[in-house]
Amino acid sequence: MEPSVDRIADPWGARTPYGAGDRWPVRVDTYLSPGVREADVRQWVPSASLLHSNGDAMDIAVADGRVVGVRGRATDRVNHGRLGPKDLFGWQAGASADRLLRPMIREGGRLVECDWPTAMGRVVSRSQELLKELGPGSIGFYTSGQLFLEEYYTLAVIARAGIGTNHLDGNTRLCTATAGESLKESFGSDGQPGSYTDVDHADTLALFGHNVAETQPVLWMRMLDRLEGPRPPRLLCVDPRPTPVALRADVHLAPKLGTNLALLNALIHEIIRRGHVDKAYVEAHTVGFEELESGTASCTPKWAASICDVPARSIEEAAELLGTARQLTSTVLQGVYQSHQATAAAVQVNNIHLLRGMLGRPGCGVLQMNGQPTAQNTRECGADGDLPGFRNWNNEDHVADLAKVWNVDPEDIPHFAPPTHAMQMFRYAEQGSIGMLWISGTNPAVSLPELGRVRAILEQDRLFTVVQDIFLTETAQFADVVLPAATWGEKVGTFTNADRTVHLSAKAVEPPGQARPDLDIFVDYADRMGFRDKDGAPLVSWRHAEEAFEAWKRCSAGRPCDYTGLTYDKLLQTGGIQWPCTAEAPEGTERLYTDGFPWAAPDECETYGKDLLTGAATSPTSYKAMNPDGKAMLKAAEFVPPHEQTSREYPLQLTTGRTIYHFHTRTKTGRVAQLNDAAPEVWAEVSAPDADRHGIEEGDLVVIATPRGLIGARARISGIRPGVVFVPFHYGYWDTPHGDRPGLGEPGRAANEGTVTDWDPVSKQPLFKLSAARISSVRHDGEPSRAPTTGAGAPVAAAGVAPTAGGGAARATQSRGGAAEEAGGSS
Ligand SMILES: Nc1nc2c(c(=O)[nH]1)N[C@H]1C(S)=C(S)[C@@H](COP(=O)(O)OP(=O)(O)OC[C@H]3O[C@@H](n4cnc5c(=O)[nH]c(N)nc54)[C@H](O)[C@@H]3O)O[C@H]1N2
Ligand SMILES: Nc1nc2c(c(=O)[nH]1)N[C@H]1C(S)=C(S)[C@@H](COP(=O)(O)OP(=O)(O)OC[C@H]3O[C@@H](n4cnc5c(=O)[nH]c(N)nc54)[C@H](O)[C@@H]3O)O[C@H]1N2
Ligand SMILES: [Mo]
Repeated sequence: MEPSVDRIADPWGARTPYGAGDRWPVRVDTYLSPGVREADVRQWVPSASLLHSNGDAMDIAVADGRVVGVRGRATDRVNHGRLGPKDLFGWQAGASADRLLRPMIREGGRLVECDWPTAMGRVVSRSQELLKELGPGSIGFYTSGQLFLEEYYTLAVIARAGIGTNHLDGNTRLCTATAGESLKESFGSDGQPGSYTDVDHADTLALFGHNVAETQPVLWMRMLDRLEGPRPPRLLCVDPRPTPVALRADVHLAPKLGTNLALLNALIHEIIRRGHVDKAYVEAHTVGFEELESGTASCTPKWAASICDVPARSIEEAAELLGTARQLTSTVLQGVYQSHQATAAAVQVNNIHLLRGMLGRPGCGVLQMNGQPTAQNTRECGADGDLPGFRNWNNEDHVADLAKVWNVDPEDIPHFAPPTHAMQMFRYAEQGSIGMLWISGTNPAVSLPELGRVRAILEQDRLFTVVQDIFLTETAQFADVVLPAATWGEKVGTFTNADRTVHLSAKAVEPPGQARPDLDIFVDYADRMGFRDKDGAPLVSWRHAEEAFEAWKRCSAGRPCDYTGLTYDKLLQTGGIQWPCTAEAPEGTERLYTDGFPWAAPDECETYGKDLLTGAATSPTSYKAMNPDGKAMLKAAEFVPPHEQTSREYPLQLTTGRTIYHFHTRTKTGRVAQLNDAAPEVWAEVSAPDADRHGIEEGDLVVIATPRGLIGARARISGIRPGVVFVPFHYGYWDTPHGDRPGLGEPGRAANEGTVTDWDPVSKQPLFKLSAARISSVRHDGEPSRAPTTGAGAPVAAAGVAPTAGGGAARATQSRGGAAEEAGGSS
């Protein structure tokens, strides 16, 4: 293979094909700052990528006390040395000149710098006032999927047992709430059944609303290497855009937005009708088959074709692919999760695997994907709307068990109602019952739906807002107190990827200025608040990350996400290890559910489940009656159309999402030249027929209007499904010339100016992928859009559009592992 390539122009690098059941070959990707050679590197510090959920293992190159590059780790089970473009270049943001260096407080309407005791003093005195005047329910914590396990666990202890509030959730609500919820609904508990190694074995890959090529590029490299090797798998893609996955697919279905469930019901109908059900497996391991069969009896391909607007013939082909697979690996992500009926649809993918008996053996895995790098830990540690260790808030024994771990009274852990979800927390802040909101590691002023409303909530005087970040983000500008955090490479911690692989991320350099690790900030708060357990000892007894990890291990003991067999030393020596990792399984566990569904038992399950249509909770008694022996649950759900329908006024459907070069609200990738130059400004993907109809040419400045707001962007005429417009959600306004939010009636750059305040009734995940919209051209200047040409937004007519490239600055080396290849490591 070529020794070095422009990884902006060629995001996936060279192919290393392999066949079914073989070991994925090693390819080590390295990028070092200009002028730095490997011989100059003083230290290689172990870590993994914090810019997506794949967990690409890498070593951070350090010289002269600075990070000077990264190298993929050849021996790690996740990536076998490979890195994606954001992995290679994204770290440079850490050294940005505009990092937050000191805490800030609001004085006379303006944010001014101060010292730590002053800033923390304000947070503590406000907390104490609110506790005294209004009680624990007046304080809310909104955290992230990008901190470390140790930090979430500490925050969960503080919020649930220290303050005693039910209002703690993560931005994981926007991200992987449906992943967690669909696993709970089908298998009784969160926990990814499959493994990335299933890709090595599968004869069929099915991707539902998942543009893996751009969002977990290293996982796509693994799939591409299988596709180009001997006996390649067949590929099914369900996505309204011509993503790189769709272009490689044997069957590509591009449904109308908001119709995933109709399509999936038809696939299940066909699988049953054609006799592709593994009856012995269904009999032995599941409940609910009759309900699923009758629930999908009328869902013929013809019926779905009229709803989804895809040919019935293609649905039959997809069903044939799924029905004849011998080793099926499926993935599901935001095209399903950020829609109405999200959980109901995600559960149908689990159903397909259960019907076909395809779980718990090589090549047979469901990946209800995560998005953020540490979202799995937010969920495990109970920093989302669940209790730590996947405990059931509605099961007194689970609460008592948790209380024992924390040495508090069970009544001190709020469990009178389900933990509050993020959208509801913002509603409480809007209404005034939440008086303090502590936001850590997330930028809701860009990432929540309906930004006009979000800004109005955050700017209220009566709401005291703490923002803990590494930059002065759009959200930080609304804060009363800003706390400067240390980030990846500047602090120690562990995190877990989408296939349960735990990595340790070590400290490579000192944080800038007075920035402190998030863990230190939370511990400092716990100390100042004087939180105690029931014997008067400090509730948070740990100081350092490793101690926090040991505390978490005790909390995870005996739970599905059991970490008791892991130590920092072991993670340093071995690299990634999959939980559960225990004395009985010291090497970790590759696949769950190899032999039944133990966590679905009524005494064990994380939830008693919900009605998939309404979200209404199932009672413990009904759960016991429905699933007395703890089997996997086949659950049917009837398709209902989305609330927001297209109309004469809003004839198009707006969906939103990602490009390979940017991460979320761009606080990191927008500060990195290679990545930002590849996608410097917002765009809108429009189909050629829609462009014709609305008089739009490539590059025209267009305005997209929804019932909530206006988005301004340059048009990219792409192969997107007619009737659908796509806008990436990465572009806020911190780096606009006036650095300010859009004025009244002025279009903004953020996709969320137009999205709707609405959520899936089961997972409470917002509907970022489903709004009604109209589009009009406001200016034609002959300039093409600068949307990337490498991904789903490639232009239909290449003439006049420069191909996306990074030039010399984006060249990274790729080498065969050599010695590392021989040394092996677990596959
Ligand atoms: N480069 C990059 N990688 C990332 C991130 C990033 O910001 N940038 N973020 C990380 C995070 S947090 C997440 S959650 C993941 C998200 O990863 P993905 O889910 O892969 O990314 P999205 O672009 O949000 O959406 C995926 C696809 O859903 C399709 N889609 C839209 N509407 C529908 C629909 O109604 N039905 C179906 N079937 N498909 C639809 C879109 O066309 C899009 O191609 O990526 C992670 N990785
Ligand atoms: N329209 C639309 N909206 C979406 C989506 C979509 O597809 N479409 N996707 C949704 C999804 S899946 C997600 S995950 C969210 C993401 O939305 P956000 O979480 O708001 O996005 P980020 O930009 O990643 O915000 C993370 C913040 O943490 C800061 N940060 C980074 N490292 C650290 C650290 O170590 N410590 C601290 N304290 N702060 C740190 C960053 O500077 C940044 O401000 O957006 C959601 N919103
Ligand atoms: Mo996400």
